[in-house]
Amino acid sequence: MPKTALITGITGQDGSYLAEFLLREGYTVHGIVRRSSTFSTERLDHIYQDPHDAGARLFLHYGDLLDGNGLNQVLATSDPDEVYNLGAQSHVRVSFDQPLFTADVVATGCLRLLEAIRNRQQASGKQIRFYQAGSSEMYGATAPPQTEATPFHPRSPYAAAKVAAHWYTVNYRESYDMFACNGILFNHESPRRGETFVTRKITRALGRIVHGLQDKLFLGNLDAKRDWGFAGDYVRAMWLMLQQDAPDDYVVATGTSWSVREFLEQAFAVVDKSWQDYVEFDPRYLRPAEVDHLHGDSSKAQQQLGWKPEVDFKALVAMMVEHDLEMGRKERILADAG
Ligand code: NDP
Ligand code: GDR
Repeated sequence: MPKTALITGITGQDGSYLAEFLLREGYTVHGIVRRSSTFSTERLDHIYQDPHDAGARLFLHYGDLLDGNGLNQVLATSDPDEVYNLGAQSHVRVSFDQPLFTADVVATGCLRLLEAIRNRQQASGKQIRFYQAGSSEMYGATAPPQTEATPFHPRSPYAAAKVAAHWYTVNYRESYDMFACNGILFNHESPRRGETFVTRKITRALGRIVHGLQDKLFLGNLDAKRDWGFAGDYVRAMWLMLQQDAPDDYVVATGTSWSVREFLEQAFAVVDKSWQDYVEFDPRYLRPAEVDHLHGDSSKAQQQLGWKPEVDFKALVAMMVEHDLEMGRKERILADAG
């Protein structure tokens, strides 16, 4: 029987890759979209299907993780076999400016969704498998390499909220026998990455620099190290977790780590430029508490899920630079045309 999935955060980077992946696997995909005065579905344009068309398998519903009643309704309408909770205020720096909002969406939002799923399962008698988008930020100050057994030490309101969501998910698994999994995903990037995360901020600026649209790039801490993978690889791991016989928690990472400075070097080398000629320091991009070094050990996911990353760091940087050079080229044409 073809399966049905419901995705929160479908308009985000991961939501768009996951929707694409699940459609390819034959799923019917429902997604929750926040109402806003402008369209937020740009990352889904290439897979959009008119719901009036016979055979349409992608359906979008207005909803919000802040609205428990709405979640109940979307669950009843979509009747999913699997729910992927990717919705979040996902920017670590912004979570220091909006800690209460971040906690409400990320922590209590997960709890609202778990409650809605529990109620739906009771009413329908049908099992719903649940994926929670956990983060390497939960490890925060704990020394690398980080595994499923590494203690959490969150360093931001975002990370603390993700820790709460992680334990809500474990608690619902243990209390109600729910098929609920935590993916503990390390940073993953792509040409669809939000433009204020450091990797995309760099490649986007580089594309504009090459086409004469910008001559400076302001950044914060260049010493932080991250385990950067490709988002397209990581959504496959989310799906694999929900296909197992029993629910569990898994680290998903490449097992390599690089500093922000090394990302800059790699990106600017693609166009044979020196980043030192363009990058300036701006303290506004520093965080009240920084996470210095994340480096994941995904042995468990590799052994039990048969998952491994296919795109390495160098290929990831090149992919993002190529994409943003093309964006810069198009922007230049528009600027020249007035
Ligand atoms: P994005 O920021 O690109 O996407 C976040 C999504 O959440 C968007 O669709 C956004 O909608 C939606 N959203 C925000 N607030 C709400 C709300 N109140 N109710 C419902 N939806 C909401 O994040 P990513 O795709 O990069 O990440 C996906 C998930 O994985 C997030 O939970 C993130 O915290 C987590 N994660 C990400 C990692 C990464 O490296 N990318 C690593 C580890 C975890 P809108 O478009 O309207 O803003
Ligand atoms: P992160 O990603 O905080 O790891 O969270 P981000 O790209 O924002 O920062 C990575 C590192 O770069 C340093 N940095 C800057 N960061 C930003 N955004 N802007 C800058 O100008 C800048 N200069 C230096 C940061 O200090 C940091 O050390 C991401 C998000 O996707 C989370 O949702 C996810 O959970 C984690 O990855 C895993």
